[in-house]
Amino acid sequence: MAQNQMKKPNILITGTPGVGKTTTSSLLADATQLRHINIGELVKQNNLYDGWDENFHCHVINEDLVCDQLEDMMEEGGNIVDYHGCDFFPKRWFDRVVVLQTNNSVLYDRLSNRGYMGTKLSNNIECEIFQVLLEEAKTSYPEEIVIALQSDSVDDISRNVGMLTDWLRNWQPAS
Ligand code: DAT
Repeated sequence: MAQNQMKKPNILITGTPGVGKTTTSSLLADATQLRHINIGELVKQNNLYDGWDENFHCHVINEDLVCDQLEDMMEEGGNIVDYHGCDFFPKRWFDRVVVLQTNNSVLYDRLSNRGYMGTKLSNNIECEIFQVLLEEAKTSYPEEIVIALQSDSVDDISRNVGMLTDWLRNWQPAS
């Protein structure tokens, strides 16, 4: 295949709400010209949910509809998928799975600033303490494609975006 026809990789950026997935994905998309797909926005724009969860104050997404909606774009390659879950996407879609992690007290402040409180706030902090997303990523994808990156500070964001940009530039599809 000619160089310019090479399929670009797909990256999944995951982690607890508030760790910096959207900020990191958006900067990475600017740096690489890859397509940033924010699953929360995609669900809202295309009504890909089954209802509203009163306990967690969030939409219950329909995972099958989300995967159907994404299939063609993922097949094409060159996507940065941003979501706080990762176990329902087909394993074959991703070349890299990045789990962002944040210090608990930093995350507490970010989520409080976002208006989270009560159970929603404490559940998300527990999710981060118990590394739920890292475990989910490790059980859902091959170990060698999963990386955990710290996302406490603005410097961390710059370093993570720089590192992922380098990885994308050097990426070669498996023959
Ligand atoms: P997510 O998409 O994981 O929910 P976000 O990108 O929306 O997170 O970020 C939540 C808030 O925290 C937003 O105001 C930006 C800020 N933030 C995220 N990562 C950060 C970091 N590493 N350093 C400083 N601020 C950060």
